[in-house]
Amino acid sequence: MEELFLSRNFKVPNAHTLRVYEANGGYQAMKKAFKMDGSAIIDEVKKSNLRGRGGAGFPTGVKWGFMPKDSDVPMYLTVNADEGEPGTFKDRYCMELDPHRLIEGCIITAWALGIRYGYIYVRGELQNAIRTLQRAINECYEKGYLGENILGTGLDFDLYVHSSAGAYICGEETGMIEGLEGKPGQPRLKPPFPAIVGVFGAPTLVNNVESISSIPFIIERGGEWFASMGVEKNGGPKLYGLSGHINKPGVYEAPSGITVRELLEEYGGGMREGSELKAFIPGGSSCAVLTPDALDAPMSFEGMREYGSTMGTGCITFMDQNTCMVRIAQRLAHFYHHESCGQCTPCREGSGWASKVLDAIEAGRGRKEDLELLLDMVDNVQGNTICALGDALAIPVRSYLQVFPEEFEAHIEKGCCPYPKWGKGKGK
Ligand code: L3W
Ligand code: SF4
Repeated sequence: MEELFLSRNFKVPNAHTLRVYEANGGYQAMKKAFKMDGSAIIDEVKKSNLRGRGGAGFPTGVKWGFMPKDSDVPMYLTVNADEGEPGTFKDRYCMELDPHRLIEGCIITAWALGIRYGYIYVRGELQNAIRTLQRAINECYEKGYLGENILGTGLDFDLYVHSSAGAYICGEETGMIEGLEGKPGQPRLKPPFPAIVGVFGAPTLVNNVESISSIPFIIERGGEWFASMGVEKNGGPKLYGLSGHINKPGVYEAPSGITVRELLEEYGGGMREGSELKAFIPGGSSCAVLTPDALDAPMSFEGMREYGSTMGTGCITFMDQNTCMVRIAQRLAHFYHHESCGQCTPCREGSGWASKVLDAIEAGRGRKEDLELLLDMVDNVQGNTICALGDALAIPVRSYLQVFPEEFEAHIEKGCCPYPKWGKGKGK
């Protein structure tokens, strides 16, 4: 992309300070927004086709429209910065390298919707992001950009950084809300959605870091411009995190709807020498795995669905010919079992059983009937749980079984993992 937006400050020295951020045009969008009506701002966000950048891709403008117009109680903004999806690492760049853009987005959001308090709920491991955000917030209070009667507009808005305790499930929006209330991060049944009953029972907007960091650009250049930087129903420049067996792993900015092939070849520098692409996960470990014949899939929610997966967070993991797909499925099942909060029987027990069966197959102790058993187990988990973690276990495990059945069969027939690098079993 010729002109950068979300990542334009990533390489600017000291862009995390208010001085440098403002010297590069920062907080102009906020000042422009203060001259606009809240409803006009919501219209621009609707026109922009911004889709939630946390993985679900819910239209941001529609979500904003769910917030009550006249609430009897103070409303909340919660920025979900509990970035914990395996393979996803883009939001930490926004927080560590360009924190003021996120804060500017929060202030515009508060103005548009009449929100009184904001929390940025940051994954506990990201201490650098927490410190950087707190320093940036302190600067804003000193400058009068946060607090009471901001710049004489009548807007009262306080913003806090809150550290999570480092559990994946606290990134599920209602788990996060429980966490903010000081309780264990156990998801709530929805509905009611947070826009109606959220933090402390009050209407609460939950948006991802990258989503809110996009808001200043939508105000600066307009919703239609943002939509034009993408494809139908998927607007805007987007951050893509590329990782795995590629030459140049990292976070790159590109338009929505770019193909996986373009991202791999033009941004990620192609596969490493000696590596041939075997499979990729398009948007975090909860997505179905895809093979090289899906390289021309566009990074849009509708486009990726046609290939049988989802765009998720837009952070792609590329895997080469030496990657054991049983081992990947086993690692994921371990992860989701470990992170299950334990409230729902299908998720708690299903993830544990799937993990044990995959352990056995990977170690060469699997039985032929285990493949049917695994599929049956994940079918019983998906759609039968309070939150999306159950699906996040079921969807990838099923996809590895369906896309690479021969690898599972080879483990069972040979009685060991055929991949020497990771193989532990020596045979039955
Ligand atoms: C009001 C309605 N609000 C939906 C809101 C809802 C939420 C948003 C999307 O899961 C996915 C998950 C991961 N009135 C509403 C409404 N909303 N209908 O819209 O909701 P939903 O349920 O589709 O998704 P979710 O529960 O937010 C997120 C997938 O993303 N993922 C990434 C996960 C990443 C992390 C991380 O890094 N921490 O967890 C990757 O694929 O599997 O399916 O706000 O309230 N009628
Ligand atoms: Fe907890 Fe799993 Fe149920 Fe989600 S699906 S509420 S993580 S037990």
